[in-house]
Amino acid sequence: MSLVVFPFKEEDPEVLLASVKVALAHPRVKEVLCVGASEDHCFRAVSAAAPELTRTYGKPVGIIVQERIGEMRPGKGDGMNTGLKYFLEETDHRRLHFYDADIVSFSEEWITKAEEAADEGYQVVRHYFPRSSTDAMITWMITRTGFALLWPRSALPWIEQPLGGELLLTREAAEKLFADPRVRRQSDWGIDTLYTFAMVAHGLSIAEIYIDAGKLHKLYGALTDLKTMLIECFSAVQGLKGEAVPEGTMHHIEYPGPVRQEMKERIGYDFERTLWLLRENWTDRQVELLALFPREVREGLLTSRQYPRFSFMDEDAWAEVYRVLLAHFDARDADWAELLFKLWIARVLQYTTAVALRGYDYAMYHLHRMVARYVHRALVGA
Ligand SMILES: Nc1nc2c(ncn2[C@@H]2O[C@H](COP(=O)(O)OP(=O)(O)O)[C@@H](O)[C@H]2O)c(=O)[nH]1
Ligand SMILES: [Mg+2]
Repeated sequence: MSLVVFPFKEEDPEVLLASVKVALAHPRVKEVLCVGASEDHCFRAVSAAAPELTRTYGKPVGIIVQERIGEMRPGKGDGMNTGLKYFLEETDHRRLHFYDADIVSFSEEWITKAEEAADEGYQVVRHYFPRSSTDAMITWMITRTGFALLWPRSALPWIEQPLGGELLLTREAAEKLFADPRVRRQSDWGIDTLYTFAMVAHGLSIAEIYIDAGKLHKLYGALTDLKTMLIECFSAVQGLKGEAVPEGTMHHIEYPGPVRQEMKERIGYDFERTLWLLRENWTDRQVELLALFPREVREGLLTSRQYPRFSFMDEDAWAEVYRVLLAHFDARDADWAELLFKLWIARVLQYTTAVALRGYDYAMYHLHRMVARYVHRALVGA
């Protein structure tokens, strides 16, 4: 009845194979497909193991290299879209699940809960997880902020983890997504934004299910590792800014459970290493571009060349910055990319010291309220 797809790039094959086995053991799963970015070491290891797994479980385990489907940097988007295309063109399964390949906490429950929500009639099911208050800084500051400012009446701002790669699509949902040229084009990290956007834009019904065990996966150190992801995720939102999205689509969010102390205490990134990023890689052109931004932002960031400053980048300043970025940002321009990175770093540092420091519950409540305030600002002005 269902196909499970794992897009992967240079992952630990042991982690991926463990998840593949979990999927194969599930009664609802009839086939598993791993879509690699290239024939890397992980690809070779999974290829070697696949025939034996197919025999043991009596279900096909495929492994393919992603096709070139999109127009941006060839990345996760081509991987997911290759899985989507395979599902539609090579199988007649009713449902498609996507899961990241680096998850060490994957279990049967993830598949079961998604299937149960689909049984209830939802066309899309999205998994969401407890996250630390300093994790998900692209999600909060880029994606949810952008969704709130641009489509305040839609379901988009309220989607818990719009960049999550764990989801179920019914066949009709998969057809809608793959038929949308905006989705097919997005070959890079922007794919999660586009899938989320397209679900709402096409009026699909969405259930968000809560996975209490959490998504334990590879983490980043300094925020530098996230630079490409940041730029591609912002560009994805920016590229959609003129698009229309319906209001009042069906969207249900399962109420989250209590968050474990360990998660509440987790620190999402290396604060000290990140501070330095504000001082690095300045060019004259970046200084010029700062003229487009409000005075406090311009002056604050310029001071950061000598000494890290970020307290100016509060929620309101960020809304103004975001609007300037929507109007002027150019992802092909390295100085714009670096400037976006620094502005976002300042935002993350400000949030960390002014909000996250006050404690987990305060921070998570604040972030949700922040989205609501951005929605309000977009609807009634502020
Ligand atoms: N097929 C494919 N998968 C990719 C590519 N880039 C990343 N992935 C996979 O996409 C998933 C999410 O990537 P990850 O680095 O864990 O991102 P994060 O969880 O958002 O930090 C993982 O399974 C990656 O292996 C790519 O270029 N092609
Ligand atoms: Mg990951």
